[in-house]
Amino acid sequence: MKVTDQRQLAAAAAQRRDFLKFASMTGGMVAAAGVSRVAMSALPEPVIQTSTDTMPPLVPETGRPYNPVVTLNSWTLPWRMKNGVKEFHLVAEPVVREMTPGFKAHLWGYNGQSPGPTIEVVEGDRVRIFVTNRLPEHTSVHWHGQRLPNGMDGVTGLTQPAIPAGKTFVYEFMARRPGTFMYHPHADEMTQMAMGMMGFWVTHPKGKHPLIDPVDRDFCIMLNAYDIDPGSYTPKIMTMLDFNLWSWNSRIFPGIDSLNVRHNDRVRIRVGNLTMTNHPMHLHGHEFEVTGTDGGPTPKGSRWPEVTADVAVGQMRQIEFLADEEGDWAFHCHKSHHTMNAMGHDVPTLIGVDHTGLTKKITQLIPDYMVMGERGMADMAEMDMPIPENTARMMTGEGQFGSVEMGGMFSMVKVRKNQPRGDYSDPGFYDHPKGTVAYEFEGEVPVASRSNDAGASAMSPVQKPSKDIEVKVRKPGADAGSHEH
Ligand SMILES: [Cu+2]
Repeated sequence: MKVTDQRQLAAAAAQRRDFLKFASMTGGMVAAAGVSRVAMSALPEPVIQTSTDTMPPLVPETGRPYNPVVTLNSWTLPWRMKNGVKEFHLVAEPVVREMTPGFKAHLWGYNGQSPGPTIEVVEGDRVRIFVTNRLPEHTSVHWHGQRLPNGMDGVTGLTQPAIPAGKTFVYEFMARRPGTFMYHPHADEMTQMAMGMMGFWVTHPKGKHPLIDPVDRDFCIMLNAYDIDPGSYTPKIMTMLDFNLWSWNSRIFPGIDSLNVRHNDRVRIRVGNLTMTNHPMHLHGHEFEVTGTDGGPTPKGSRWPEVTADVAVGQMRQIEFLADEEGDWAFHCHKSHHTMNAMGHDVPTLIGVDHTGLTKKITQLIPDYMVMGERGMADMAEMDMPIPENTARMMTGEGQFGSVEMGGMFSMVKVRKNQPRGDYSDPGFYDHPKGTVAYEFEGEVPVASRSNDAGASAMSPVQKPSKDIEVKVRKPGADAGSHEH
C-alpha cells in the first residue's frame, strides 16, 4: 500500500531494462545458434510486471522526447525501436491482482496485471503492437478514441476476425493526434471487461502544443469495478449495476497509492471510466479545469473552475490544477457507495433501532451474533470482526487522526514544500502548522433540543429531548387506517 521509495523504483526500472537487455541477448544467442535472425527478432520479447507498486515514469531512451506519465499502482510498457517503428508486445492473459493488502482477485489482464500497462507514444509515431492471446477464449483490442485505419479498430467480426486463443495478431497505425486514450477488448466484452481487461494509451504532443500545457506531474487513473463475493476470488461477470468493488487501476483504498506532488507543481490527472456507471471525481482544497477529453484537448475558452468532474461511462476526463495548498487532500469519487468495499453492501439500515434485549436473545441461538450499524456505520471501520478469508474490509485506511472510514475509489493528493522535484515517493502524513486543525470546544455545552423523539435510543442520555417537548408517535397501522377515509 505504501509507495515504494525512489531507490526501489529506480532499481525496478533498472531490472526491467536489464530484462530487456537479457531478452535481446538471448535472442541474439539463439539466432547465432542457427535460427533465422529475422524470425527471432520479428516478435519483441513480452515484458511482464506483477508488482502492484506505482512504477516511476518511464523516461524514453529512444524516439522523440516527452514528459512521461505515472500510472498509479501500475506501469508503462517498454518498447523497442525497429526501423523507425515503435514496437510493443501485449499479452492478454489471466492474472492475479492484489486489490488491497489481504485481498487478491483472479482477473484477466495484460502482461501480468490488470489494468494492462500504459502505452506511451508521441504524436506522429508509427506504432506496431503485437497482441498475443493467452486467454481461454478469443479476444481483440480496440484502441478507444484513436484515428486509425478502419481495419485496425479491433472490433471482432466487424473490422477483423477474433484473435483465437494461442495466436498473435499485429496492429499497426500512426498515432495521429495527441491525447489520452484507452484500450480494451471488443470481443465478449461483457466478460472480458468485467474481468479487468483494459489499459491507458497516452499520445504526447510533439513539441509545443497551443492547448496542451507542460505539467510537473501527470497521473493516470482507470476507473473499474468488480463484483466479487466476500471470500471468493473471481468476479461475477453477469453483474450489470450492483458491483461491490469500486476500484482505480484494479486497486481499492487503502490499497491505492497517494498522488505525491511538490508545492506549486502543475498537476494533470487523466481519469478514464470503463465501469457501468458515472463517477463524479472530487478534489479537496483546490480548483481544477477539465483540459481534455478522449476527443482531445479542450479549447481554452471552454474551461471553467470545478472541484468535481463527472466522468461518464466510456469517457476520459483530463483535469489540471496548481497544487498551491500544502496538505493531505482527499481525492475520490463523490458517490459515497463507491468509497466502500464489499462488506458495505446489502446491509439494512439500523440507525435508531434499539437492540436492547434482542442481542441477548439472539446470542443464545447464535453465539457470534453482532449488531451492525445501530449508531451509523462508522463502527464498522474500527471493528476487528472476523471476515471470510480473502475479503476486503468495508472501509479502512488509517490517517494520523484515526480511521479514514473509506474504501473503494479514494486516495489523497499529498502536497509538500519539501517534496523533491520528480520524486513520487510517499512523504507520510502532513505536519499541520500549530493551530490549523479542527479542535474540540471545551466550554460549557448547552443541552441540545430536538424536534422529535425519533432516534432517541441512539442518543446519549445528555442529548435526550427534555420532557416538555411534546412527542407524537404514529402507531403502526395508523397509516393503513387513514387510507380508508
Ligand atoms: Cu463512483
